[in-house]
Amino acid sequence: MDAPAAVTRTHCPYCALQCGMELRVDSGVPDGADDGINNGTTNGASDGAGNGTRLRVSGWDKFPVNGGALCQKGATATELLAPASRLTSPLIRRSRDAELEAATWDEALDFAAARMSAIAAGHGRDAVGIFGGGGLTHEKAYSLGKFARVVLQTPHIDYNGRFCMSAAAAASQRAFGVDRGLPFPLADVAQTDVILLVGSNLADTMPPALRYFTTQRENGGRLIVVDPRRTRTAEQADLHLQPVPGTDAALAAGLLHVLIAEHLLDEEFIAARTNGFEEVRAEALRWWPERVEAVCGVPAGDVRAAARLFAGADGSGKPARPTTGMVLTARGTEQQADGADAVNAWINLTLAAGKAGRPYCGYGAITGQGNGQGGREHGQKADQLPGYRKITDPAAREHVARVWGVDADSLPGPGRPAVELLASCGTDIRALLVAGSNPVVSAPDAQFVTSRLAALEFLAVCDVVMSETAALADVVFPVTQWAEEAGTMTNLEGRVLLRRKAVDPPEGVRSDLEVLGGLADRLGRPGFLTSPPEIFEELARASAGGVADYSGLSYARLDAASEGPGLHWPCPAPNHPGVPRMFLDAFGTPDGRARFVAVGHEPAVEEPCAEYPYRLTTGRVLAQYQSGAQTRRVPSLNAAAPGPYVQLHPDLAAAVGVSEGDPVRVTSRRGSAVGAALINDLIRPDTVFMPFHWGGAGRANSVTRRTTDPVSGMPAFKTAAVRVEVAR
Ligand SMILES: Nc1nc2c(c(=O)[nH]1)N[C@H]1C(S)=C(S)[C@@H](COP(=O)(O)OP(=O)(O)OC[C@H]3O[C@@H](n4cnc5c(=O)[nH]c(N)nc54)[C@H](O)[C@@H]3O)O[C@H]1N2
Ligand SMILES: Nc1nc2c(c(=O)[nH]1)N[C@H]1C(S)=C(S)[C@@H](COP(=O)(O)OP(=O)(O)OC[C@H]3O[C@@H](n4cnc5c(=O)[nH]c(N)nc54)[C@H](O)[C@@H]3O)O[C@H]1N2
Ligand SMILES: [Mo]
Repeated sequence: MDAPAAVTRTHCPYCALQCGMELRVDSGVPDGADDGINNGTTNGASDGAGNGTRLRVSGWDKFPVNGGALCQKGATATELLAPASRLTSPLIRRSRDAELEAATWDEALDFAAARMSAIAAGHGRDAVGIFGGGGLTHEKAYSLGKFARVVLQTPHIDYNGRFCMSAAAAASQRAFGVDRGLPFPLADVAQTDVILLVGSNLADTMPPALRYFTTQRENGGRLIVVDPRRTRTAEQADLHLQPVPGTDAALAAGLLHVLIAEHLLDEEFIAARTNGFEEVRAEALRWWPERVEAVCGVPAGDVRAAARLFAGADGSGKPARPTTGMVLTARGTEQQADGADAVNAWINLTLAAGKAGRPYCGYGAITGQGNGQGGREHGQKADQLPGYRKITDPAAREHVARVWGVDADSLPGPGRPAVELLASCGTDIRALLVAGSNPVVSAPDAQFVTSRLAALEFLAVCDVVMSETAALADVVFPVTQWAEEAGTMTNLEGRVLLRRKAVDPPEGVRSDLEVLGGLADRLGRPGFLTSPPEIFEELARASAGGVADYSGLSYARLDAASEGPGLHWPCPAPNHPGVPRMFLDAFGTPDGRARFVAVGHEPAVEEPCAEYPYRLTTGRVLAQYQSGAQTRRVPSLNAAAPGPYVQLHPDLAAAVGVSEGDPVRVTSRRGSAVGAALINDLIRPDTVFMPFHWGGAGRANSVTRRTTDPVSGMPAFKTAAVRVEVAR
């Protein structure tokens, strides 16, 4: 029998659910002693995590969000702790055409610091930038922001969260004065009468969350899904609307039109709790269902049915039943050239129906990355200081500068959003440090982005694996990841979590925090904090008084709260219980009222034409994660999702002469990508879909465009005009 294994309760390295998991370290178990259980996985004995240990993962039953459930990615996550798939030595490229070669930590840190200071001295501090990630812990994201402002003294820091939920964040701020992805616990979903789920395929992207939607329907609730594809999520719906990609704002206005025309507005709520409806009403009157059908391709009858269902009406002309309802959005509606406006159009609908500001009601955005929520709160964003404060706000600058022990005047102003930051690499930005992102695969118009990274004078990358972006770097720092370090995260519900360390990292690997500390020492700012609890304590103080106030939180409190209802920010005092449900009494605006935002319907900017007659939309598959840097290194995930594909309708396949499995080339004005044909009628005939998880010839982002939403900086990942043909 195995000796009793030590158990560590921690959280998954992947998405924003942050499923609780238990890791058991079994020492000295012989290789191949796997129990064959699907939810358990093992590392190879001698090349396993740390010092010849094996790690077994299972769901953590008492953590409420996933209640013990894990998806295939989470269940295999420990495979990536093995040194065999890892970077375990710093690497240096000593001259432009040299290969990367192993170096000591001192050499790599000396080299990087010398290059960064030479570039800052020669071209100004603004010539150095940072690109971070929404998967990083609070301690890392906060430290990157502080490092940029205090050590490098550059305004140029932004991160991949700009690609993720930024449009919904901007829309929520406009409407509610606060952006907390879900302003209620995920479990509330199960108690809600009607849910409108827009541009989310959570059956594949957050499988353990699906159970709340299943329970909702078992409780008699109804689900409406809006997606151009009939996904596994759309299969669950009572009503599925399949719009032309990029037309969500018009569709939302159409639903609102029906509420107005059929007297289904909640006039009392509008009068008591909101501002600005009149302008929105005038705009919605221009979107009668038949016009919506012409623009969005959704039958007018379905537009009416969806609006009635959402309002709690049966179409008989009788007043609506008093029902609860939620609108939830994800990347389908947000990653658009009008992403923020489209989200505000959905929020307008939510407010007009009175489905906000009370229990089991509200608008929520389904955050994506592990710390997607927290990663946008504490200063990793170009325009932001910790506590979700504006870097342009003099009071915020004073407060944070005091915590950092610097003069407020020394803090730079706002930098550029991610797409602009990457585009200015090789011109005014000459050195870049990347941590927690793989933009060579995941950034829009990736060919262009790759050329900008190649034009830098100096690129440093911190990663756990040799990503496509790390392969371009002049210095690569091999870093620790989730189970190898302590850290905190905030999940999609604003629940702040403690990730506990389960194993020692492989030899030769250091934390991102130690990389920043080592660079700070060499750049003349010794004493940069590297211990996660100390950094969290400072972050909590820096956030005090901000919108995302963490000042009442500590490692000890988070540790103690980990199996209960949890601690949701804001939490401004050590005895404050946190706020699981926001907006019950007042919204986060100065007058406490929610704001209707008048938005038009902007067409997709790049409309199909004779040369590029179809639309491409992009997204995810269950068994791969993001740029694939992690999941493409796990054999069982590759077996489940082996490579890029192009999903197309049988009519479109026939029109372009493509058969199942053929290599299909999808070409836009930027470039092309090839994937195997997957032909089915689950997608609109005018639209093709590609997942974006692969680099090389199958890279969907060779085709996507750099156009961004002017409000949020979100790229339009989900619509491009393309040509489709068999690849010869
Ligand atoms: N397996 C897996 N899970 C993940 C991730 C992963 O990479 N893999 N990534 C995580 C992250 S960071 C994120 S952000 C989330 C993303 O989670 P989701 O938003 O659920 O994922 P996507 O597949 O990008 O997009 C969702 C759906 O939007 C639809 N869509 C496309 N165009 C439109 C449109 O114009 N309007 C509407 N209404 N819908 C449209 C697509 O068909 C797709 O089914 O997933 C998280 N979870
Ligand atoms: N076409 C298209 N493109 C998209 C999207 C889409 O829907 N369509 N979605 C966009 C969205 S929502 C997102 S979130 C982005 C994500 O795209 P990326 O920003 O590329 O995200 P990941 O692939 O998760 O990259 C994270 C990197 O960090 C590394 N890493 C993991 N843990 C750590 C750590 O602790 N420290 C450090 N330094 N590194 C670590 C991983 O190995 C990996 O290389 O992609 C965007 N791109
Ligand atoms: Mo994301």
